[in-house]
Amino acid sequence: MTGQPNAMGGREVGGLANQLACHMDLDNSTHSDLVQRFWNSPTIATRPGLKAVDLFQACRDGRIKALWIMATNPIDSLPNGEAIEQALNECPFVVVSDVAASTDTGHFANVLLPAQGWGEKEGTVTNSERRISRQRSFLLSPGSSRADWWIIKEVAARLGFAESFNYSCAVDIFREYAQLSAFENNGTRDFDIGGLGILSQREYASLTPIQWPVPLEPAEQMVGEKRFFSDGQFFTRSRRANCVAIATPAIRDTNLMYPLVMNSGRVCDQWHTMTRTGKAPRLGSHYAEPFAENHPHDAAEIGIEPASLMTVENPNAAVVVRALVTERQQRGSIFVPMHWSDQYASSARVNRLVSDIVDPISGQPALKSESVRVSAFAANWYGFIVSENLPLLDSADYWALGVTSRGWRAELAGLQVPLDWDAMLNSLLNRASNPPTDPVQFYDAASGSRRYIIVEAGRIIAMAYFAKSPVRVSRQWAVDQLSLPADWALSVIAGRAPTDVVDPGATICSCFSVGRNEIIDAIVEGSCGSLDLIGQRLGAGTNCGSCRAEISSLLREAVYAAAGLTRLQVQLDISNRVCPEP
Ligand SMILES: Nc1nc2c(c(=O)[nH]1)N[C@H]1C(S)=C(S)[C@@H](COP(=O)(O)OP(=O)(O)OC[C@H]3O[C@@H](n4cnc5c(=O)[nH]c(N)nc54)[C@H](O)[C@@H]3O)O[C@H]1N2
Ligand SMILES: Nc1nc2c(c(=O)[nH]1)N[C@H]1C(S)=C(S)[C@@H](COP(=O)(O)OP(=O)(O)OC[C@H]3O[C@@H](n4cnc5c(=O)[nH]c(N)nc54)[C@H](O)[C@@H]3O)O[C@H]1N2
Ligand SMILES: [Mo]
Repeated sequence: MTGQPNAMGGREVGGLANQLACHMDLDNSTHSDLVQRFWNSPTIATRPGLKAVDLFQACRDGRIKALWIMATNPIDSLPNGEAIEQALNECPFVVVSDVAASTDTGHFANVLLPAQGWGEKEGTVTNSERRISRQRSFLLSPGSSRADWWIIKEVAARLGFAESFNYSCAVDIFREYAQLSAFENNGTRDFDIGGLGILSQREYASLTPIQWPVPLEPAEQMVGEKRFFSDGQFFTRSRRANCVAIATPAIRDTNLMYPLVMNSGRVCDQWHTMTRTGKAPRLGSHYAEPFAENHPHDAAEIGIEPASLMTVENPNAAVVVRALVTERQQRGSIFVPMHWSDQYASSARVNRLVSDIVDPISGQPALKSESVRVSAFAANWYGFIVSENLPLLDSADYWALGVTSRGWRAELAGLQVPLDWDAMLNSLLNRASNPPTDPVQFYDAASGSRRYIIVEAGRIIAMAYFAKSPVRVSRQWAVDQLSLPADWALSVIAGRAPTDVVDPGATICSCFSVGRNEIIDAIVEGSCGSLDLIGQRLGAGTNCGSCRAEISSLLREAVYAAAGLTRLQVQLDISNRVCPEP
């Protein structure tokens, strides 16, 4: 168990390899002694286990023969992705517990255990301000999925530890955990929720969010203590803060072959490896495919056109992503999101490029400073398809898949121009076995643009757009036309809304589904010159707020554009979404 799904589970419940439960230390004999006695266990670990990166090294070395991966997706999220694949191939027995049937890690499992997800089970969650909240199930759990604790308990029973894992519901576990936090504590350890160790099932069911510490007998200074350490006292042996002096490691390869620094991280719309957020059409409508942000000067120097495809490579691997050319990227660096897995793109797993150099103390890998070089991906054709049925994308050298409310969308590109476009179309749309229907077609020899609308039983069931350069189609508008009556097909061929129909453009504000064109209209025609005015008019940016930076940059660019600065006009078209609009 690693990562955000188990951040507090790791730190407080004891799921980390280098510490005991309830903030207790492995190298503190008082702590290990009391945990051992509390658990009435014949043994207790005396030294730290393997941290994530080392653990997979140990699999590769054959030191680990059985591995159970729960609530994390290491094939995508750990550095040196190829080595992680190798580790899981080498490991004789791999179990994966996940809420998603199909993940990049699950692919390597000998046994796949279906776990209940967040809204399907009972328990508690703790946030970073130490507030414990009850998690109540509000959805029926699908198929044979079970809570992770139940799965662990049942496996323990099969291994002969039924008595020690004798829990019948989540509250049994919570009470034990709360009691351990208080066991021989007497104010020596920060984490004390002994007051919750006596909750009845009914009290647990109606528990309202509560900030720890919650000792059984509240000491004066503990009551209502919202902020820790304000008295300069820490929960260390000396009561003083432990500062660790570090030497700056030489992470960057000075090799001029790989002159750019690759930074990686998140975009607001997706969560980590997208096993859940990838299923939400609205979240995918902002950035629908993997990309790299490049500074305009770097891109021009290297010959990377906005919205074209680019290869990012180093000796570890290569990935192909969309080029997003924007001044918000600093020169000499590129930024690639960590989200796109093999489930959603042909080759975009950023951690295949990242080396597994770790900090010697924390084990944290250097995920934000990989040395890479970039080049244009020599695509000979580009495509965009929308389809009610899951497309089959293998025949394209580059693809990125997304869900829409009525089906799927995909960006495509290929190195060789297909000999037979009809065959290509049928293979992409997985129509080989269907009786052929004549699509509504459009072909322009001069531009190489080919467009197909496929109609069945009077409805548009798929559309495909191909061209020699990145396809100029209003993506969100096209997506919204799927399943509409066939008499609409001619307009859909155009790939953009008729002039009397509003085209919202790519979604900028996911919370209120506000598109880029709507925001530009509000700025230019509605005289909304500030974030606040745009918020009042459209709602955009007024909920989670994570699109406010992007709205601000639209505001700035609109001002320049109004002043007739054409370079910025181009920026206005390109920089805020990955693919161009007509
Ligand atoms: N290059 C690069 N790599 C990074 C980072 C970066 O910035 N750059 N960030 C790093 C950081 S900070 C983190 S936290 C990690 C995150 O990396 P991961 O933890 O690997 O990412 P998630 O996608 O959150 O994986 C959680 C998995 O658990 C499943 N899951 C969800 N709920 C449950 C449940 O209740 N039970 C079970 N059994 N499974 C469940 C999900 O479907 C998913 O497959 O990535 C790290 N990797
Ligand atoms: N939407 C969404 N929210 C999330 C998550 C998610 O997956 N999706 N994941 C959650 C998790 S587990 C975590 S850990 C957090 C992570 O939250 P953050 O740490 O805020 O997110 P990151 O995108 O990883 O990148 C952090 C920023 O650090 C910058 N940076 C990189 N190198 C350096 C450097 O050397 N110095 C400085 N000063 N800055 C640098 C990057 O450019 C980036 O802007 O987000 C949490 N929230
Ligand atoms: Mo994280």
